[in-house]
Amino acid sequence: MKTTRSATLTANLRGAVTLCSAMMFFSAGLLAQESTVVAQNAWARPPAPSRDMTGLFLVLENHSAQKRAVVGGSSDAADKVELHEMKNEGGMMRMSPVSQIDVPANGKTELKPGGLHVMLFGLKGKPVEGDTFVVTLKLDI
Ligand SMILES: [Cu+2]
Repeated sequence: MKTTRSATLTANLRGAVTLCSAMMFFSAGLLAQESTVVAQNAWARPPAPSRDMTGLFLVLENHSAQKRAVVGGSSDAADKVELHEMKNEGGMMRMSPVSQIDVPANGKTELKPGGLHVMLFGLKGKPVEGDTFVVTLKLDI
């Protein structure tokens, strides 16, 4: 019989001093229960004035000899968290949900604008530059 375990990663995103008022930058401490996967350099853009969604970008590092994947997420700061990718479809960049984001053994996966990202929908309040929020990412272990 196959046993499935789950682990939760919690990212504490802290506002950092920035000269660019158009973007929010965060430093991230992301801790896994088994500390095999860590996240670095997490940041997000403040949502557009009429929007309640934003993308979260970070680097996932896998310090284990086994392939890992992020399979979902949640946050008290948003109604819904999805894993997304950007794709060029007929000259238009469109984003679509993906079921998981792989992190190779002893490797890393970069989530960045124009590529993979974590999408936050239904943001509570109006986050601004320097704000802090916590996102929990779920691993496939
Ligand atoms: Cu997206």
